[in-house]
Amino acid sequence: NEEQYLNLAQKILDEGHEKGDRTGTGTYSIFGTQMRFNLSEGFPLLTTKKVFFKLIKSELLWFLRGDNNIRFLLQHNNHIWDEWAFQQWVESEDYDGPDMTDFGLRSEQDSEFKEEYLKQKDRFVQLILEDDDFMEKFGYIGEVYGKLWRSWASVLPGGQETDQISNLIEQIKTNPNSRRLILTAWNPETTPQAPLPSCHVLSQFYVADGKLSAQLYQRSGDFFLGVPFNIASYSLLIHMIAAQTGLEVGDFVHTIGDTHIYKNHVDQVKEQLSRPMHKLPKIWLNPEVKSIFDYTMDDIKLVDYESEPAIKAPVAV
Ligand code: THF
Repeated sequence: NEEQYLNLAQKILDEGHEKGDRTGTGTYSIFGTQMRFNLSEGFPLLTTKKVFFKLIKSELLWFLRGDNNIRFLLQHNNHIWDEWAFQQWVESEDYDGPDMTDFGLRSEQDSEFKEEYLKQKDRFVQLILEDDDFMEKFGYIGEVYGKLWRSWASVLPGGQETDQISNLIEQIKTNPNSRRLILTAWNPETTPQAPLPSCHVLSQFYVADGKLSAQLYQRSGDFFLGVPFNIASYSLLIHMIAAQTGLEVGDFVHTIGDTHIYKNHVDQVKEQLSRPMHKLPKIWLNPEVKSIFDYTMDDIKLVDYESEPAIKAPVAV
């Protein structure tokens, strides 16, 4: 299972096109890749580096709440979405601090700037947590995941919002042979304006032999930092939906469009490729939970996770 991830990482290093990108960091990239994880063989959280499952859990619970405001993440000490909300604040009229243009790149190159950036970001985080008006104004990350999963706006006169997750679970229960078990996170009218338009654009669920599988189409995959999170996040979602529909888990098929390694992650990837793999962990879900929307952090546990140490890398903004 994990081998597929490592082989694909090696392939990107060997064959990737050198390609510029929005963030100015530069990448090695290949287009159109696929991995397949058999979830009955273990939970595919990478073991060649430590991946922080808590962050994956709170991000998925946040999507399932239909929540697009980062306050919930911050309350769980999860900072993986900070940069995109922060960006909207520093580009607004309300921002009164020092210039933060290109803060992602500049903080990598200039340690004095980095100190100032971290100071402003701390101030931002405190304001989101403590000031309701500020949170309402600057905590949102636009029309992506949570909002689109749970309350897709109607285009029909007098129409109602669509809760894709509830519909999906209902369809899996009543019509498991359906070939329309689709969850979409790309609204062409609104999503392109989000600070970071959804990366996992569409997924399809599939039931056969009492097992639930899913395939994700991801338009863009940051192979070192993001993809390990995405694999675990969708695998966890399959486990949760399977538990709520009385199914076993099948495969997670991960299809990625622009599959890239940022140039400033290459040394980290090489380090990871030199390490041994461990046995995959397992997942425990509290069997008392009767709705997918009722899971809390304590109802989801990672069991027997053994891994090599974490590897730090800068996130491209
Ligand atoms: N932007 C970029 N450049 N890459 C991404 O993977 C990405 N995401 C989400 C939104 N924008 C993205 C956020 N997902 C980390 C992991 C997942 C992210 C963002 C950041 C990250 O930095 N992980 C560190 C640990 C971080 C911590 O401890 O706070 C790691 O070592 O894994 C694609 O979904």
